[in-house]
Amino acid sequence: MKYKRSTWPVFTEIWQLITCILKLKKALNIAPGAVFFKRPTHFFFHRFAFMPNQLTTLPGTASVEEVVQVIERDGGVVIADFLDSALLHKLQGEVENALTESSFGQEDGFVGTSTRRASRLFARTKSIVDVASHPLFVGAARHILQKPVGVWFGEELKPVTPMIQVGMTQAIQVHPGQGKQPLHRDDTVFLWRHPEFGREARLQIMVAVTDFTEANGATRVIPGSHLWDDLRPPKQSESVPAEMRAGSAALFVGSLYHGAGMNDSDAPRTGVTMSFDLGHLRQEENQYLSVPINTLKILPEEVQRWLGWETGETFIGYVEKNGKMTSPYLFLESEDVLGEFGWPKENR
Ligand SMILES: O=C(O)CCC(=O)C(=O)O
Ligand SMILES: [Fe+2]
Repeated sequence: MKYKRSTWPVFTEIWQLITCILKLKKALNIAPGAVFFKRPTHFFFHRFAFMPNQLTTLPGTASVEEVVQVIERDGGVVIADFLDSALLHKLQGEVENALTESSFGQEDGFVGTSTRRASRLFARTKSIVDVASHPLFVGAARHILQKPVGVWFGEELKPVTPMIQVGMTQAIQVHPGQGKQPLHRDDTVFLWRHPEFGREARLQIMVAVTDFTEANGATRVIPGSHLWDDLRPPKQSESVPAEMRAGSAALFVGSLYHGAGMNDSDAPRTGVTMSFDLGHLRQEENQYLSVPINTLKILPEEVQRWLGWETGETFIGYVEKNGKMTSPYLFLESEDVLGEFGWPKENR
């Protein structure tokens, strides 16, 4: 005799599970996957994590701790009124000037043929210094990136704290008619692996220079996707627009899937993006060639170091002088920085 099991109890169980999940999702509105933040176990658990369906917006008066808490949970956060109106105005003018020097992109995929990009922002704008030095951006970057690692020097276990550096700067103007950019992780520049590398390499900022709306191509993000492993593909249907007023900013980690939205409006959407990265990785945008030394010399000391003129605790990036591995920062006071290293004037 064939045994035939009734399917009814199975349906009831599935239904109970679904309603339970929906209730939990509503009650928590968080990504429980965050509990397993950056541990190998999230490889398994992220598939069952409940993702928030938009980025949280915090006021500009929020603390660094609040900002970091939301970023670690969701992968990103919007900070309303990140810049005051005077600074926004200045940034708008400077960015518009820089963008007029660029033509549209030549490639239809990532770069976009109706998108204008202008980099080298530390050489071309003054306001990028204020963006980089904003206490919430640099504070969150330090918190997220400067987690010490233990290394052995002989039998002594020494904690080493990574430096942070500026990795890239770019004004991005998405014009009407531009389609969606493929969703991607910005830490792809370092071929970062998830979850194997077990930490973040980058904190990115996108400052809204114009309003960012779904219609004009606001950056689309998949909240919670910073917890995904590298096997899971991002889908546009899972993404939501990071809508914000001009002067606000979205902060997100390098592992968060995101991409520019489609501009279906009749005016360009303009944003300024830059990253703080782990200081021992290669800079995405070559800052040594992008910022002329005479411009660099008049920037604040901390900014000079962020632009790569620093060695940190492990000597990375040193220059040799009198047999000593020296921080290049120490030569910036010199009248003739390149001359210090024997570059003949006639070859420059
Ligand atoms: O313009 C945007 O909204 C995002 C651009 C972006 O993610 C990129 O070019 O890497
Ligand atoms: Fe990106």
